[in-house]
Amino acid sequence: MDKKFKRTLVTSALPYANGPVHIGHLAGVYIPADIYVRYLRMRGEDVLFICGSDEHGVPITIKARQQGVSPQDIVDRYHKIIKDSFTGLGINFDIYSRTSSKVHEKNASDFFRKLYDEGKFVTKESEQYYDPEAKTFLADRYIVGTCPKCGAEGAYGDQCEKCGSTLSPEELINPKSKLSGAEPIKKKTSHWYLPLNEYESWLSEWILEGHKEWRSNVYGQCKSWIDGGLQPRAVSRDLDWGVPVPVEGAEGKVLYVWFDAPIGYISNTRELLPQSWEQWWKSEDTKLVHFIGKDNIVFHCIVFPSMLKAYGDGYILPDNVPSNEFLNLEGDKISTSRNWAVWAHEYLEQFPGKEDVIRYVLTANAPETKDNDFSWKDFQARNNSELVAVFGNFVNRAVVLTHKYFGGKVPARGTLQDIDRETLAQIPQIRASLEKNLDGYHFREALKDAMNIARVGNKYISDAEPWKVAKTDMERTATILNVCLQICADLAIAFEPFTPFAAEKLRKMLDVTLFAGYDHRKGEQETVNTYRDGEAAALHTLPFGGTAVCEGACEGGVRLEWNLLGEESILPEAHQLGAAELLFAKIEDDAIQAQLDRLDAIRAEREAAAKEEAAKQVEPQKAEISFEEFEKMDIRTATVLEAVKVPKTDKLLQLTIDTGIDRRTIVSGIAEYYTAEEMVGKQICILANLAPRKIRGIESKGMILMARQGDGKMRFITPQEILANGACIG
Ligand code: B3M
Ligand code: ZN
Repeated sequence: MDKKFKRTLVTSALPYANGPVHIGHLAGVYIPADIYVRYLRMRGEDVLFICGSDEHGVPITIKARQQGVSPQDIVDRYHKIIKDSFTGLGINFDIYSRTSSKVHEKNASDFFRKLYDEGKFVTKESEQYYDPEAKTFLADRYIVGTCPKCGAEGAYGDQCEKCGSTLSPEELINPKSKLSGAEPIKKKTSHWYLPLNEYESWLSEWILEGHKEWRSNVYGQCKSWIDGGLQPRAVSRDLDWGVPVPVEGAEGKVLYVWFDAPIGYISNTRELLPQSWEQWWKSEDTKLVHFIGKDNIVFHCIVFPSMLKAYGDGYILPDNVPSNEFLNLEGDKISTSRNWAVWAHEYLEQFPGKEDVIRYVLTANAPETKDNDFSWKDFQARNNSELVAVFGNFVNRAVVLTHKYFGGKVPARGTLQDIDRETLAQIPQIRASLEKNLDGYHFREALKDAMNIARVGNKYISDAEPWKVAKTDMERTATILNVCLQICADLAIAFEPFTPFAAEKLRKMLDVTLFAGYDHRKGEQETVNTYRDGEAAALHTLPFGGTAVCEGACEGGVRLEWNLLGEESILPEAHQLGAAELLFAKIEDDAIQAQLDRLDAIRAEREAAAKEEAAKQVEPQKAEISFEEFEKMDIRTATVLEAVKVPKTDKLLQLTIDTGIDRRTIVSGIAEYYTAEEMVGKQICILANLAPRKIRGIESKGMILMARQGDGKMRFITPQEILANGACIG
């Protein structure tokens, strides 16, 4: 764990190109990964950040079929939306490619072929569902039927979305092909399997012994998989969308999406760095880190490592697999199919210029150790009372006052007082905690640290009151603002990983630049990074000695980098600042209300649909009875003469009924569905010979017949036309 690595390869899960990304994806995977990478880049570490769209898999083919377009159309559409969302949010991959690329097809195909040639797979024949009309095998998702667990219609062969049960197609009642509607038949097919069981003891040693430091959710899942005993896993599918299985006689078969997708990380690295990719994947000096969601743990910790192990040839294994729990939205599980989500591309449209706010809020609320909730009120509160009131407010006061009193030049620092020294001394301490948290993938805590720097600054400027001191003592004012501006520079460094847009704005205000890493494509030819124009050594001779002035000693200006964080004189005296700008703007109630209204509308729609669905549910038939038993029931028509509410009850009406044979009283729970006034004069049907019962002290003789719908709605039964009272039914 404490091994010193030379470079870090960071991957984040390849999103499925069958829909846009939402805040759950962002909070769980992409924002934490981007924070980590930005941090490493600023430290001058050699880091590569790989991602791309996952463009295979059955959900894509289903969506295409539903919309009457090709799978390629679907992935083209969503690849673009997803890619643009990432760019818009400042998630800066070194490459964002796609698994439908040529490089990937060859790479994944070659990978399979080598394992195949070396006999690393086992083949197995099994019986699978086949659509005799469409003449094709059916992936689990292509079979629908009645859920054996909850009775819902339209359950999939792998899962019932109604009750959430995991299913196998064999369990479905009344299975039907989604393609043709035909009843599927069983047909023999053979597939290649990776015998995970053969890797069990190796995995156990590598993870359970060797990586006890992994997050407990990740370690725990691995342990339960391994302890439960691993089974061979199919790596091919009968499908026409995917990377074809590169073996003779494998027509109509493609690589299983979870076999090809992780190879996509390698393919995308190769696409970016055709000459030097191997140093990232096959060197013990590389630290490999996979950022993923919790539903991907088994694939990244068990399956992909086993594939790499089987392949050999020096492939490295992940050093860590930081994986988050799930994020909920306003107390409800995020769901793509129910449209219960905040979509990244929509957010970017609706909140232009607020890219950092969502990054900030999703990090502050990141579901790192347990599921967490995103709420719009919290989003607003964190923006207004943290980003605006603390961070933005502090920076604004420091920069505006410097312009006001010193023409925007960093004023000279005089003798430091205790308050100055104590304030400055806090920053290196916070930095230590910040680094520890970032290195340990605790991004929520890390963000708190960064925010603490703003709190320290805000408190300092409030206590030191330079606007008052300026009336009597300009030298002291200069010192205070000098300290404030150093803290502003600290903030520009510390917030770069979390809120890169604000950090950039702040750098403009301070008129400084940033060292933010290497460009590895240039590295292919020259091993010199493009950000550090000039000699590499320039990086470490930045002017933080405190006495240098901007001109001369630091020609080219001040360049921030991580190592300056907490230094006492990041900005030299007389350094000219840029214009003051507001870092963050308040978010008003109406913007939040619009979001809440949108969600309310979705919720209402969903509830209405659920009700409609429930109404359709019918009760199963009751146990059989004989004709004699039926004949015992005296069912007849009757008319309601009077109706009054039974006092102190909600549901009961006391009805006076003309049954044709007598006038009698029936107490009925009908008040839930009808008012007393509505009932008077209605012809109804009653069970006349039900034994009398006392209800609330009133003797009730008989029962009003009512029909009950699946959603609980009830209606009394009335003959098709008015009949004489007392007409027997049967
Ligand atoms: N596309 C699953 C997901 O988005 C999958 C990740 C692949 S990573 C190799 O949850
Ligand atoms: Zn179900």
